[in-house]
Amino acid sequence: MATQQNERLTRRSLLRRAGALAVAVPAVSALLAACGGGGGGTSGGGGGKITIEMSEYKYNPATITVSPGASVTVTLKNVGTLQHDYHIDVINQTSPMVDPGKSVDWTFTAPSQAGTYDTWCTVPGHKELGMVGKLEVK
Ligand SMILES: [Cu+2]
Repeated sequence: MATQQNERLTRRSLLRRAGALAVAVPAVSALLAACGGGGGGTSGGGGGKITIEMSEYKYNPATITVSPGASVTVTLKNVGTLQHDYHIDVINQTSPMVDPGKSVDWTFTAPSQAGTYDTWCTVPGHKELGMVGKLEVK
């Protein structure tokens, strides 16, 4: 009987220890994320959040940099007065159309091949008016 009781106690304290770990781990990774968030003047890269402002007729920033094969989420923020979108030619993907004053989060998978690829707005005429950009993969 006494052994069984001991066993139960041990298991309970193990469970409690596991619980403490579960709390500690997210705190540590939050700290790590905070540390990694520093420098770099260019947009994009590893885990950083990328926001692209769209207006007539440009992207800001015009060039974004991502890692090969990465799943990338960009926030497309339309600060202009017309609809715009974001087309990446090499992967033949186009974001949803974004209304003026709206933002859309759009996720794509970066090409696995390093390089610099063309992007543009598919609204007729916008590309010709200079609404183009670059996707830099490295
Ligand atoms: Cu446009």
